[in-house]
Amino acid sequence: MEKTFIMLKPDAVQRNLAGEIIGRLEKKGLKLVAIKMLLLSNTLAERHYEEHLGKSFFQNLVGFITSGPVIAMVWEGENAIQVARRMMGNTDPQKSEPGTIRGDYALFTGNNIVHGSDSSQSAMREIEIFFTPSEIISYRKDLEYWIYGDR
Ligand code: D4T
Repeated sequence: MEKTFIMLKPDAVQRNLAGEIIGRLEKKGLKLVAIKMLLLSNTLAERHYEEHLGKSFFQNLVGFITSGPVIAMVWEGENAIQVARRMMGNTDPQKSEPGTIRGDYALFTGNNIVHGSDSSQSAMREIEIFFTPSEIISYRKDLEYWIYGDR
């Protein structure tokens, strides 16, 4: 089963959108398997965003993501990475479709309220940065027995 790392950025927490975003992912049928609120240090933020090191927006990105509490989560489900990315919408909220999370609740790329892994490689890397294996809970929901049987 695929796992993806989703992070509610400081603007989602400040704007009281955490429940709304978590609710959308839950209602879609993705399964929450780990969650914590934390204040990112510069070191952790730079590690998370290392692929953007040297880009013009890097300092702003790190400054913003460390500006207040974030909510880090792992969600599980079939095709979870792509499903969550489609629900989040385009990185630039002015281009995200209405009905997507960014399309409905954000206006600026630098404050686009949610992060989601973009590949299985980045999901594994990001999950490892934020969670120990024992913090990720393995459990089944009744519906899964109907979909997958006992396997
Ligand atoms: P994240 O990583 O936050 O889920 O965003 P995306 O995967 O959708 O987009 P990204 O990696 O290209 O950008 C990471 C992060 O940087 C901010 N950003 C991005 C920015 O402030 N200015 C920019 O020009 C770009 C491209 C927004 C998201």
